Amino acid sequence: MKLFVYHTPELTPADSVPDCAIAVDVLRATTTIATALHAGAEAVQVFSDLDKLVKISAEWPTSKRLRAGERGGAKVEGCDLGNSPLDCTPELMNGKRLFISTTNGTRALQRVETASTVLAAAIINRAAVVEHLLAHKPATIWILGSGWEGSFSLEDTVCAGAIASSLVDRLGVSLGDLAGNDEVASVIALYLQWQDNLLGLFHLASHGQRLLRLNCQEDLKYCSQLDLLNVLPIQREPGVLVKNP
Ligand code: 3SL
Repeated sequence: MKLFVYHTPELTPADSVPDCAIAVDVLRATTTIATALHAGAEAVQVFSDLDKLVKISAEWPTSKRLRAGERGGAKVEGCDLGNSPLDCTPELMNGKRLFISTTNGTRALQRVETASTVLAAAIINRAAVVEHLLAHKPATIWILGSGWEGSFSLEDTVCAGAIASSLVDRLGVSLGDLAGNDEVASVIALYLQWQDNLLGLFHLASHGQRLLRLNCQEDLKYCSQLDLLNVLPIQREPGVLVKNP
């Protein structure tokens, strides 16, 4: 296994995809996707384009769909939900398809949708992602941060580090054996420095601060809980994620 980390979709090589691509948007798209599937959503379908979301979801029975839209951290008018994982309760999600469009996270998933395996990772489901990698041992793995409008984000980077650090430990290999690019060593260093205070790091992060200004303190707390849920969102068809059985 060779692991490559990219901080944003823009930094990935243009002409290839890996055997396994892992999209990360800890604050908050991949945390929301994992939570929705854990709460019983039938699937989560992602869109970078809101008009397309509205058009495709209109073909779905109203009782079986939920529309979630976020721009700039806030809920998009006309959608049922914004992008808070705390809204993804079993009562609301059970049996529904969640159609979702967010500023950065859904774009990251779309960048790698042609890879043979596509996973969505967050801090809350880190262990489930690692277990999948250990069981399937894909030859090339990308961890792809969503960042914020093309720039680096601390929260996605530390999640990449949490996955990479656990892989090194569990495989019993050296960092040099696993790392496909220099970013891998740097994400592990960030994780080792902040592993006991992930919430503190999220408060420092620029997007964490944006969410705090929108009164999303509880979202940050929720998103910082390592290995909270045993759920693995995996792409079944381009743009459609389901819970790995
Ligand atoms: O950028 C994204 O995709 C979102 O996750 C941002 S937010 O956390 O909903 O503001």
